[in-house]
Amino acid sequence: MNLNQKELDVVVVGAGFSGMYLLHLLRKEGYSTRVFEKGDNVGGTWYWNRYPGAGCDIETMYYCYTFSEEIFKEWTWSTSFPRQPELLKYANFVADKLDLRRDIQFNTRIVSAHFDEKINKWQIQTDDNEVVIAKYFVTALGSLSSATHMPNIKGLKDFEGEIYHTGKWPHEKVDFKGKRVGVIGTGSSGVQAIPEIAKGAEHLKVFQRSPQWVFPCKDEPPKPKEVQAMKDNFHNWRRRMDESPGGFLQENFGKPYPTFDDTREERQKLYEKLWQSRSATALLSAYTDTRTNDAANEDVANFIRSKIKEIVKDSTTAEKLLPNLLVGAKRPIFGKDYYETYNRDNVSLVDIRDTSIEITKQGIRTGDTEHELDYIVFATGFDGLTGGLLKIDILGRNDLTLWGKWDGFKDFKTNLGLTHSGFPNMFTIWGPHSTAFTNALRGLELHVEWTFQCIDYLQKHAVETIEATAEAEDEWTNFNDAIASQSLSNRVPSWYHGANIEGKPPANLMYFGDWPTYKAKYDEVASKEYEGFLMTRSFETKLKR
Ligand code: NA7
Repeated sequence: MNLNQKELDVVVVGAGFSGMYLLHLLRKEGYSTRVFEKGDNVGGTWYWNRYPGAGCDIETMYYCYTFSEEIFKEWTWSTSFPRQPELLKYANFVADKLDLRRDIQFNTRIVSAHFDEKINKWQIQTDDNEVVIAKYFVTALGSLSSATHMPNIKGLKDFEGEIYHTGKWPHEKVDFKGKRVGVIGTGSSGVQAIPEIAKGAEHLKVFQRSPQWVFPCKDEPPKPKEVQAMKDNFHNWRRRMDESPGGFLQENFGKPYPTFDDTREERQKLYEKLWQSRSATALLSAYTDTRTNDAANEDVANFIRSKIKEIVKDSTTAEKLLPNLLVGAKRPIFGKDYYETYNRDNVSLVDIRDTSIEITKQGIRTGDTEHELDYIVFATGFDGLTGGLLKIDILGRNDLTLWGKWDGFKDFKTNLGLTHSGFPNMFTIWGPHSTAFTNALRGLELHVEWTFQCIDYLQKHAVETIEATAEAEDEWTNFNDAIASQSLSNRVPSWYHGANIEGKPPANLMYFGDWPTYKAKYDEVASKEYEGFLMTRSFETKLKR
């Protein structure tokens, strides 16, 4: 494709795993497609999140593309939970293999996308003022990394040292040697970064607002026999992933009955075994009711609390690290030597739950205490799921904005998380209403394949526009909300509901159910030739093939 071409079949925003795969599918079928990417290379989440310790929290045997047997067989991960450099290398390997870069315009941000009702096409503008016209507008922004969250803490502009955000880490190595470092935030990013920063810094102070459950995971090189067996049985293995509750295969060491059917000794023995397993998140399925019965949940919570007290030598620090949360309500956090890091002489924990916090010229003031710092690292997360979308000036029919359509989140709706009534021929891959507890790569493959098949169907049937009906949106949103109301996650505010962003009205932005049900819904809509959508046809439309 010619990068100067101004009219295209499809414009895709973002060259992470979703955008890369969609480009491959569309181009293979002859659709003129250009991907616009803000960064200077592929990789999305793994391009931006370069902070020390960044890595995947799903075993990478499952966190990889499964659409191509050839790609799957050619790549072997070095360890069970690889870090960002290896994940980025994988993205680059796929981009090379499929020769994707020639259709990706790097260093280019999309600032606006307006649907032109006169021609039924999108007018898309870049930050270089280039305007491209496309029949289809697809966002592939990822659920998190496109909009980092920098909290508005008093005095932020006054700090004379250096400020970093884990989600926008510099490409050059940040040298912590001899530096006094403060980290704000103890979610997944903070928990991964803290042990690594502690190894280099003169002193590290962790500013913790809410302690969370951190599940140890073990890096182990994959067993060659297991890897070979997976490669030899690729199709069977992919099918089994699709039948599993989370889209990945995790050995289930839990018991097929409720918690209190076992004695206290039996429960402790099981919990200990799961804590020592490759991923202690296995504790979340210790018993059939661990995630549904409050007393069962508290039982496993007490076990983890006892582990924290056992590991962390200073009892005051250990107390501060004890969460008072339902286990498994927030996205589980994987840690490597997280609690152990607090035994280092150069690390201290500052509890900011009940203290005012302010940034000063020299560091951070909590209450009356001044903490002098050279660097402050914000591990404060993202304006997830909708933040990236709302940063683009998107106008649908009658100049409708997403913010307006959602009535400022008071009436948050999507159809399949992918389409939005009032916004014809627009697809939002892995955006709102994507799945909370599924292997993200398998999940985004589904969104990409569904979008591609839909576009291909429309082109082959001379359809000019497709748009979700308001009824279909209501149905999908009610379905998501009903599942959410049964979920532990609904009882604890988090980025899943936009609750981490000051001023963002909470809404249910996720699907909290299981993977096979989610996938079946998408398959059903496609098999019924896009039930729940309005289509307009133009008999003049020629297939661009
Ligand atoms: P998270 O999970 O949103 O964590 C953000 C952390 O930052 C969390 O500990 C927050 O405390 C803390 N935070 C946020 N704002 C503030 C302010 N103003 N003051 C102090 N502390 C603050 O983001 P991550 O990047 O760690 O992980 C996001 C996802 O990436 C994760 O779920 C995985 O899916 C991968 P809080 O808990 O709100 O009290």
